[in-house]
Amino acid sequence: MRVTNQFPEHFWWGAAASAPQTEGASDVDGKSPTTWDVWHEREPEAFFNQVGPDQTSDVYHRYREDVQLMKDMNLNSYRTSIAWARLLPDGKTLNEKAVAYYRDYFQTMRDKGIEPVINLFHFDMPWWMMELGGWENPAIVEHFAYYAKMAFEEFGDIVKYWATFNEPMVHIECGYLGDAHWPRVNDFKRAIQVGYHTLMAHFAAVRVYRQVGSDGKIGTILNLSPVYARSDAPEDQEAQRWADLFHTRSLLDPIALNTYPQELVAILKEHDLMPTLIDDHASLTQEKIDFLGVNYYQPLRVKARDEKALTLERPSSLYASYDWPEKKMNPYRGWEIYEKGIYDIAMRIKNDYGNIPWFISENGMGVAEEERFIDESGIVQDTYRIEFIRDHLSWLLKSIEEGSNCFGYHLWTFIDCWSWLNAYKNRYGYYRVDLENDLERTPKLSSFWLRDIIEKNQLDI
Ligand code: BGP
Repeated sequence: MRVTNQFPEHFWWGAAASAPQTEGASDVDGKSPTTWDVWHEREPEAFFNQVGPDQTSDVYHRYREDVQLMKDMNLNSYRTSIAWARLLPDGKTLNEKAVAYYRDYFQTMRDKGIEPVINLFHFDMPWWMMELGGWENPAIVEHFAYYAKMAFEEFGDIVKYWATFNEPMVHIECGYLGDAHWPRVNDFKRAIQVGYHTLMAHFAAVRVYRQVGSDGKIGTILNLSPVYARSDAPEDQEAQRWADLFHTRSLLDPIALNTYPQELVAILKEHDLMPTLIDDHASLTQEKIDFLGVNYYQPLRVKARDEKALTLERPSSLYASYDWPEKKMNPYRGWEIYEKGIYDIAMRIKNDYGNIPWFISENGMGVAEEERFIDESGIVQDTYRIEFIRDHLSWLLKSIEEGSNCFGYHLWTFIDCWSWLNAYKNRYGYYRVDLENDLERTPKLSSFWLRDIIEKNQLDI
């Protein structure tokens, strides 16, 4: 087992969030609507307690206070995103108020020794782009590259770490194979095309980053779930390979290795699901990232389907999910907790992906009705979160000891944030936000615990 408790020097200790989940001010200072704003206006009952993206922790006005809280906790890095619809409200015209806000926000972090890690897209499609077809329109590749260029030019002197996307698989799956994201389409062929345009937009943004002569680093953030088979039986192993191919390799291989998995191409061809390629496909695919962000929450457990589906309607036509009898659950959110998954991901990156530098860009424990854990002093006694983080960090340390190139750990999230259709249902933060009391921020027990870990750069167990 592990022999060291010490994290590497300059290890990133931080937290992650996004613009649409924290900023609020959704129609202030020239910002145009996103799909979330429009959806909430049309159908508020789709959102938990009808709370929409206009009611977040109001970071747009309170970022200075929040950056001080980061500093109080010893954080040395922080990830958030830029809202495309705020920076370019019509896709072309730069919004000077947005530039001023983001510059001051990022500079405030830098002044306090906190590395800003800035992501370009976290599920928040501008409505003007949605009206043009959103991810289905190949023109989005150029629109996105232009947005990226503007962001790099306006903030590149302050921001040295960029991500093109957060969890692109989520906007693909939830928007085009389900109904949790706009436009709530259910069509595998369209989902594949959307995924393809997303990949091309990623490559185009990386290309622009190199062209503007930046001196920082660029990567992307993927949600990687290790896929475990029910058994060693060949049919379960095959189910595992299919699930891994669609959920992991479909994006990770092109992004990290600049190749497309041939088994995937073959099956897409066989089922007439190949996307229409854009002209620049071959040369764009050569663009390389500098680092990878990995969001890890829970694994995927699969088994063979009883009957093999004759048509490929969605990835899960090729496997069934499997309920592992030994599985440990987060009783407050309903997701599996499997700490060793973080180690398995680390080893996979080391062995199959050239040990590219990477960090945990999200990991965390959502808790519904977390107010039940507030004690007399007003502090959330989140010992379950401390245990969750400690156990994951422990496996992460073991992987680092075995040569993994992991350079940081960001918790989801810093201050409880708004989360899409779930709004404020599940709380994830080191800080609690009180929606009834002027959005007051109160540290939870875990924030004090982590502050000490960061100070020593070492895990006490
Ligand atoms: C991740 C997303 C975050 C956040 C988190 C929590 O996948 O990157 O944006 O929403 O999940 O999700 P939930 O609030 O549904 O528990």
